[in-house]
Amino acid sequence: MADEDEEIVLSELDDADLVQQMHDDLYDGLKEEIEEAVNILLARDWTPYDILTKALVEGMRIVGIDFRDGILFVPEVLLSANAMKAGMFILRPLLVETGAPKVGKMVIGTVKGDIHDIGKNLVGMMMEGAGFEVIDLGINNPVENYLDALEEHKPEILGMSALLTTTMPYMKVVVDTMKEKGIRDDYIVLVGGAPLNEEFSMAVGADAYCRDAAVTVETAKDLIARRHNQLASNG
Ligand code: B1M
Repeated sequence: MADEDEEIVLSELDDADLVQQMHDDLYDGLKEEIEEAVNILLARDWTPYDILTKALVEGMRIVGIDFRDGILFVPEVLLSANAMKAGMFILRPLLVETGAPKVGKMVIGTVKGDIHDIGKNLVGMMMEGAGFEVIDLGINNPVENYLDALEEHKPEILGMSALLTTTMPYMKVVVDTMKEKGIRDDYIVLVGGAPLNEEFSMAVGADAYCRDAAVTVETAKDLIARRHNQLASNG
């Protein structure tokens, strides 16, 4: 019979077992264990990016599969999300820490009707780490929120996130409203979220679809450089 008192000591696990255990702990929504494990991996000289992608994002991917298949339900997934956020909270200052001069500004928010924010937060963190100033509008944003933020902060980039097939069409509402107001071309519009793809991003009139946070950083840098070159050759 298994000894019920037998506790797993995270610090005694090797890296591979610890990462596996983190996937299990994320699945079980064990916030403190996730925090402890993130700190252990940092002490073992793992990069914040590797901890984020290999332990946390991969763990959340597994949660997503069982959520889809009806094995996990909303309350359980909320606990997983909280544990994930606790891990991200530790990593955030390390990812964001950069002496680099600001390379641009981005306003980002999850669209109206949608409360998923882990992916958006991650994108914000990686963009900050790459030297962008990020204005995060949070979740459930109607078009007015985006427009107000564009006017107030004058960013180069507008980023929108949607995780639901029912909310992703709202991105077109935002882009169409920008067109009506004659301001669409003043901004680079980037969109992302698990159900999106390149074709969808073109259909809603965005400049690019960003598969993940790393791609968002590359795309943002690339499109800003192109814009600068264009302005230089026009002027
Ligand atoms: Co929700 N949920 N959820 N959920 N949830 C999904 C999205 C779902 C695919 C699960 C499933 O069935 N397999 C499914 C959507 C199905 C569909 O639309 N076809 C779903 C559903 C159905 C729902 C509810 C309707 C469930 C219900 O109530 N019955 C409900 C909706 C609530 C609402 O929004 N109105 C709901 C609720 C929730 C929770 C609250 C429990 C929780 C969210 C907690 C939170 O975010 N604070 C939750 C979660 C956690 C998920 C899953 C499991 C994980 C999402 C996540 O955080 N992934 C998700 C399953 C899945 O996606 N496979 C699921 C990790 C994150 C790092 O990845 O968000 O993809 P992701 O972000 C990536 C990229 O997409 C990209 O970069 C990020 C980092 O690399 N990216 C961008 C994202 N946004 C970007 C913006 C950019 C650029 C790149 O701008 C430039």
